[in-house]
Amino acid sequence: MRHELLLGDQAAARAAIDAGIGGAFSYPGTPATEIFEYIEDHVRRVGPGSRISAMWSANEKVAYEEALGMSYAGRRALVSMKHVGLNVAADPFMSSAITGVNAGLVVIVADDPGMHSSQNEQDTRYYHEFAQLPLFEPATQQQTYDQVLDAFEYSERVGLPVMVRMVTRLCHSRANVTPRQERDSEGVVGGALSARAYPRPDPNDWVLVPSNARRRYRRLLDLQSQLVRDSEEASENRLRLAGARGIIAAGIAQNYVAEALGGFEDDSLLQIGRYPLPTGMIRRLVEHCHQIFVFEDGYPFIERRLNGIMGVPGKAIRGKLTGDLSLDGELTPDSVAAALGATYVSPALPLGDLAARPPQLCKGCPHADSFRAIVEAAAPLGNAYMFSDIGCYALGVAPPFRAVHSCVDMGASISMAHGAAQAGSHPVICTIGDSTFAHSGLSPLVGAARADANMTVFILDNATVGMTGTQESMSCGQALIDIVRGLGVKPEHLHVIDPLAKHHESNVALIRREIDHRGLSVIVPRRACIHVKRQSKDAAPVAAERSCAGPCGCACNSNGSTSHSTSSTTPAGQPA
Ligand SMILES: Cc1ncc(C[n+]2csc(CCOP(=O)(O)OP(=O)(O)O)c2C)c(N)n1
Ligand code: SF4
Repeated sequence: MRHELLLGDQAAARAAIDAGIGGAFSYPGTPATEIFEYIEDHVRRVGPGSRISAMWSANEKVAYEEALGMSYAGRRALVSMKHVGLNVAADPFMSSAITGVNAGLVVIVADDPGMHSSQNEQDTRYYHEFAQLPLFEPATQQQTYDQVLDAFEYSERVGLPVMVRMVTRLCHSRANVTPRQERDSEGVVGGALSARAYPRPDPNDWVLVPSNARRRYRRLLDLQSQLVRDSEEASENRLRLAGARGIIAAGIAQNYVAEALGGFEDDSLLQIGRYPLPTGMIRRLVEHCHQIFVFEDGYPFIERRLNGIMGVPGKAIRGKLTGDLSLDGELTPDSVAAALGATYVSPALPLGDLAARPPQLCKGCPHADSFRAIVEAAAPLGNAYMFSDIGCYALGVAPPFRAVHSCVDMGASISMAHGAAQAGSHPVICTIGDSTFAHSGLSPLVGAARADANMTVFILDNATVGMTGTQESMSCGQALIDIVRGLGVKPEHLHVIDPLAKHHESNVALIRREIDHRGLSVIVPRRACIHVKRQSKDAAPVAAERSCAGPCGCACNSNGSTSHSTSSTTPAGQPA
């Protein structure tokens, strides 16, 4: 079997293809985007004969439900998202732990410790515990491939969705992976699987009215001891008892420990790659050692469990809670070595010598002309509230615009503006991108239209999901206008403008008129992102091979390289 050089994301995708999935479901979000893009590209290459469906979903909740529906219907399904996407999908996710699944359902969630491209660094392992579902946490690209493949089998064995947690460094770095199937083996395992019967379970299992939900929840609780037993026996969790100093290393932290200690094997070591935590192994390690260091990227999830409220008498548990490691940001070989008192010479480049490059909108970006017009129109009216959202346009926070006063979560601009309008504020302005609008902006606009809220909404239609690398947007062009009208916005207060310098004066005049209108107005500045324009000029490139479509303009492959992808194909330092 030949090696393939794959990103962590691609290794996960390749495993899902080899597992014979019927579909991949996702909404773009760094650092998970390339998982779906690899499968999308595979489907494109296979052509109409492909047995995999791969279409972006409107948001993560929709993606999750589509995947769950496919699993109920007897085909394996993959759903992938960035960490905050699971907040959006949390409702079906939590309930699916109770309904269970039919064909295997694997949920890959990519965390972003250090917030390279995110608004927070929440740790997905808490969701595993919250939903009481099994979770795999690979350390390498090969483990990612193997664990995703195994996760499908395990999902079917226990009848539950199985989670896989990845982190940015793993998603966006490459290593050789040996797949278990020949390249493009779509259907090899899948063919066998479709021969495997997925008899339709009792539909009552899926109907969570209280009488069924109580019964199904009991089943989930009863399964917990088996999940722990499976974790104890799983090859992903490994215990080596040696010296009196103990180390627990979870997921990618295993690499940092290995690098920091350089093959030094006198310590006792517990490698964690699968949850629920193998409590028996942990007990054996703690009994054997006086001092236990815990290394985990993200929150002190394991460390907290070890300590409980009272700590472990006679043992020193050290990690993030004791200040040996920072509570925020990523682990690094340096920080791990420092905590262990090891000598480690970092091969890192002296990046401190580089000048800071604050993120900014690309030259020629349509959002810049939109903000120029909005700011000028609002200026004479005093201190406007300008709610905004997540996308390239969040860069309107910087000078010279300073036109973004909030960026909280996808779709929040419209609801927050409505709240401010209800507080009696004026002018209230909000800016939201076309994809973010499809993701979570529709429902709040229904409420605002119904109330004829005194606010002006700008839906910035640049014909793409710019921030995450120019994926297809679900609501742009005429479709966007039809949707907005359908939601109840009055046609006389719905306008499309062309955000170009030559239309600046007329745009300012129209915007001022609509801000003065005491009721809801929606204005759609419509002009394509310059990278979409460039792509259509260059004719449809194959996703995996095109050069960077992002605003950074670097020469990387758009499916990512470590250096590029930590800032994604997006303006660096922005939620993506
Ligand atoms: C819940 C969630 N899902 C996904 C993302 C990643 N993300 C950030 S902005 C964005 C969409 C941006 O597209 P659009 O609103 O059209 O604005 P543009 O970047 O094109 O200006 C996405 C998918 C996120 N931050 N949060
Ligand atoms: S990628 Fe497109 S939308 Fe984003 S800043 Fe650049 S030109 Fe603007």
